Amino acid sequence: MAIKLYNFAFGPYPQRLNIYLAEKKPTNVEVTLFDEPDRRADVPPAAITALTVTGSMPILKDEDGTVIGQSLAILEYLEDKAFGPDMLGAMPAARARTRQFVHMLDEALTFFGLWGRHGSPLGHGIVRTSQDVAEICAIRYFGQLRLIEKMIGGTEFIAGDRITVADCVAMATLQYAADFYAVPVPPECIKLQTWFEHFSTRPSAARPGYPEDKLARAQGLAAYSLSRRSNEVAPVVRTAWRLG
Ligand SMILES: N[C@@H](CCC(=O)N[C@@H](CS)C(=O)NCC(=O)O)C(=O)O
Repeated sequence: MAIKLYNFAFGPYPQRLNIYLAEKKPTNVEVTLFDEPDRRADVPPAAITALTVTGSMPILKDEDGTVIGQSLAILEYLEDKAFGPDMLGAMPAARARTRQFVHMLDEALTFFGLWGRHGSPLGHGIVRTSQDVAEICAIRYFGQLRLIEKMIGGTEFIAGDRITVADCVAMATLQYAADFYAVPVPPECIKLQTWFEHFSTRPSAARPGYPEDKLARAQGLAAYSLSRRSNEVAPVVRTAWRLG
C-alpha cells in the first residue's frame, strides 16, 4: 500500500508537488494525474474532489485514511512520511530557513494569481475583475520577489547548498509566471534569475503542457495589464517591473 496523491499535470500549486516528486523519487507514493478540470466529464472525479472542502488539487490520501488538501501541508507530510532524501533541512535553523522562503513564495503566488485573474482576459466573465486589484497585485508580486532576492545567499539552491522544497515552490511559481503568462523574473533579481535559469535545466522542471486555448489568452499579462489602463496609473506597473 502506498500514499496516494491526486494532482493536475500543470498549474502553480500542483506543479510544486510534481517537481518535488521528480526530485525526491519516493517509492511509497502513487500519483494519479488528471487533465485540466472538466466538470461535465467528471475530471477530476467528484469522488476525489469530495475528499476535501475545497476540492482543489493536489489532494493526498494515506492508507490510514488521512486526507490533506493543501499543497504546502502535503509537502510537509511527505517530508515526514515519503522515502527519499531530506528536502526540508536537517536542523531546526535550516528547516526554518526553508520554510521562510516557502511562505514568502506562497505569498508571491497569491499576489501573482490575483494579478492573473484580474488583469488578463482569462478571468473575464468568470470572476468579477478589477484593474486596480490587478495593478496592486502586480506591484506586490514584484516587490515580494525583490524581498526574496535579498534573502538568497550565494548558494546553488534557494535555501542553501542542497535542494529543498523551497526550490520546488519557487520553480513552480516562476515557471508558471514565465511560461503561462509570459511574465519573466524581473531583471534586477539577479540571484533569482540565475537560479531560475540553472534550475530550469533539471528534468524535474520540464515545462508542463498547458491547454492551448487558455495559454493564448494568458500570454502577455504585463503588456495587457498596461494597455488597459490610463497613462496615469500604468507607470506604476511599468515602474514595478522596471519596464522603462
Ligand atoms: N491553496 C491550495 C490551492 C490549490 C489550487 O488552487 N489548485 C487549483 C489548480 S492550480 C485547482 O485545483 N483548481 C480547480 C478547482 O479549485 O476546482 C493549495 O496550495 O493546494
